[in-house]
Amino acid sequence: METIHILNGPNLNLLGMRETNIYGHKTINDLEDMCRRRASENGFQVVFKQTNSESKLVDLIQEAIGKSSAIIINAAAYTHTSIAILDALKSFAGYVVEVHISDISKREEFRKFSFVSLRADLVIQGLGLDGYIEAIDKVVEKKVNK
Ligand code: CA2
Repeated sequence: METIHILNGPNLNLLGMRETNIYGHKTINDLEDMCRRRASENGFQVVFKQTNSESKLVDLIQEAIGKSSAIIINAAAYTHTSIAILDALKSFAGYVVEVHISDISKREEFRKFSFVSLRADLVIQGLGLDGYIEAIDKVVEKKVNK
C-alpha cells in the first residue's frame, strides 16, 4: 500500500483551542482522523505528524524519502523562514503538496513569501482543514493518472 506523509509544523497542535476565527474549531486529532479516513478510502496509508521543532520537521521529511510517494506539508511559520525545510524537500523525489489553512496571500506581508512553494508541486490555501482533503485527492488523482 502506498504511503503519504502528512507533516504539520509549529503550533498546529493548538488547532481548535486558540485563534478559532482563523483556524476553525476542529482539533489536530480531528484533522488526523479526517486525513486517515480519506486516504484509506482511496487505498493509501498515512504517516501523520506534528512537531514544533524545525530540525524534527527536517528529520520527518528525510524519513519520507524512499517510503512515501507524496508529502503533504503545512510547515506553519517555518514556511516563511526555513531554507533547511526547503532543502530537505528538494531531496524528496515524490509529489509535494503545500497546504495552508488560511489564505496566506491575504494576511500580513511577512506571510506572503513561502520557501516551501519553491519546491511544492501544488499549493492549496484558504480552504480550512478541507485543504488537506483536497491535497489527498490530488495525490490520489496523480497516482490514477500515472
Ligand atoms: O494558514 C496556515 O495553515 C498557516 O500555515 C498557519 C501558521 C502560520 O504561521 C502560517 O503563516 C499560515 C500558524 C499555525 C498556528 O496554528 C495555530 C492554530 C491554533 C491556534 C494557534 C495557532
